[in-house]
This record gives sequence, structure tokens and C-alpha cells, in this order.
Amino acid sequence: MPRYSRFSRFASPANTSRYGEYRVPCDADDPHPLFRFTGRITDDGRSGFTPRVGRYHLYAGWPCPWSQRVAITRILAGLTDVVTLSYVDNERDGRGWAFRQRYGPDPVNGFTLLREVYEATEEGFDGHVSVPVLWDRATASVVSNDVRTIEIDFATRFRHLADPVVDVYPERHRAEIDEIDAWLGPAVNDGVYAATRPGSAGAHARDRLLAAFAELDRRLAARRYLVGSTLTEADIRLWVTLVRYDVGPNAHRTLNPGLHTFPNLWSYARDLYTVPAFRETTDFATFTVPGATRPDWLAPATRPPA
Ligand SMILES: N[C@@H](CCC(=O)N[C@@H](CS)C(=O)NCC(=O)O)C(=O)O
Repeated sequence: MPRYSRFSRFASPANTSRYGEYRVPCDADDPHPLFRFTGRITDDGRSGFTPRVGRYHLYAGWPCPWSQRVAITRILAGLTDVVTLSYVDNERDGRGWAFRQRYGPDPVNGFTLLREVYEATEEGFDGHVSVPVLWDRATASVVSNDVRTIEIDFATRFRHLADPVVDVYPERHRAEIDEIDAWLGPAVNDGVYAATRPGSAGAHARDRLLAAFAELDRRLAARRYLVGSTLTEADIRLWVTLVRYDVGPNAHRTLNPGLHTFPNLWSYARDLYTVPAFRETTDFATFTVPGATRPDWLAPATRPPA
């Protein structure tokens, strides 16, 4: 366990018998969207948030697929020295995400609970305390906790300050990337969790998920990436669900016999796992359910040329 200064502040251990389980606030009369903050970074600053080195900090969670999307985009957009990042502890009780010794204190505000980041932005905040959340040091407030816009701003707004590994949201492919997201988001990213629910709704979600996997398997038979000839946001958004599939939602093979039953999709997933940004932001231990068998992600993958 790394050593911290005695001034480092940490939340007490997660304790659900004392604080209960974390509950997503769902007050029907609440006018706010679940992910309430949707600030954008704009070149001319009319949004109040301009791109600047060291101005922004991303709070993320290792188990969280949405956090991993933004963490991968941050690396591929060349922002590791431009936007700082830290991780909340994997465990949480009714107090929500917290900072503990496992990954270290909150390096920006010294808070012990992520809730404090939201409360610092909106007094009496009673909404959903979620990761990932983008913090602005200049205004001491949350910019956004809406994944889609955070990752697009990371991919597009810092070009003059960074040297991207690859342009993951290229102008010429944006329409197709967004089109795929409109389909993949509900059917796969959210669908994989809906598919684990009992009853007809779960069964319907499961059929839609497996139909999507079959369509993707066909699409990836002849092409290396989902859109164009390079890695894009479309691949990142899909991959974070695939890497969790057989050790999470499908851990007991209740959805299907495994991702390997879609050979092109499975080799595509393994191929992307060889990319440092994907591998370095993956910690299987944080999202593998007890008793799950992890498929061999290191098995060599044969892919069509880009
Ligand atoms: N903000 C995302 C979703 C983020 C999300 O759902 N995060 C989860 C973790 S994966 C979260 O923080 N949930 C609160 C909790 O479980 O304590 C979006 O725009 O769709």
C-alpha cells in the first residue's frame, strides 16, 4: 500500500450496514436529467470553459465502463499531460463513491467523498453522484458528468495543446460514429445490463444484444475497425462493454455461451486489448464477479488489414 502524508484525508471504510447501499436518486418530480452537468469546453470560451493545460481533472472509477471510455480517449487524444485523472475507491456504500488508501486521496480538492465535488458545484446537491465527472480547477466546479460530451471534447478541443496518438473523432466519420452510437448505446452498452433482468423485458434485451453482436461480427469479418480504417470513438464505446461481458453480465453464461461464439468480434476485442490505452485502463479484478472464468485475452488475434 503506497504511503501518504499524514495530512491525506480518506473516507472511512465502506460500510453498508451503517450507511446502506448507494441508491440512484429517482424522484419522479425531479426536473433534472440523471447526469445533470453537461458543460462543454469551447475554443472561444463562450461556455465558460476554455481548453488549457492543467485546468481540468477527471474523477474516474476502475470498474466503470463509462469511466474507461473517457480514460482511453484521454490517452489516445494525447491528454495525459493536459488533463489530470484520479480514481475513486472501487467500493461504496450509501455515501456514494469515496477516496481511500487503495488509489489515494483526492489530489485536487482533498475531499473524502465524491459527493463533495457535486456539492461544491451546486449547494444542497441531491442528484446522482456518478463517475466519470470532469472538474474545473479555474471555477472550482463540475464541467460535466455526461460521458458522450466529455469524450468528444477530449477528442476535439485540445488539438492545439496535445499530440494525439490517433484522431478518434475524425470530422469525416462523425455522422457514422454518432449513428452507430445511437444503435449500440441502447442495444449493447445499456442493453447488456438490461439483458440480465428477469422476465420478458430481460429476454427482449437479450435477443437485441445477441442480434447486435451478430451484426457486429458480420461487420468486423472484413474490416479491422467499426468505422473507417482507424480506431475511433465507436470502437472505444463498444470495447468497454465487450471486455466486461464474460466476467460480468455473462459470467455464468446466462446470456450466451460466451463472446467467443462471435469469432470476428472476439478477435477484434483481443486485437484492441493489445493497444496500450485499452490495456493500461483495464483492471479485470475490479469488474470480475466471484466465480467468473476470464477468457484468454492474450491469445493472438488475426484481423483483416485496416
Ligand atoms: N454518465 C454516464 C454514466 C455514468 C455511470 O452510470 N456511472 C456509474 C458507474 S459505471 C456510477 O457512477 N453510478 C453511481 C454509483 O454506482 O455509485 C452517462 O453519461 O451515461
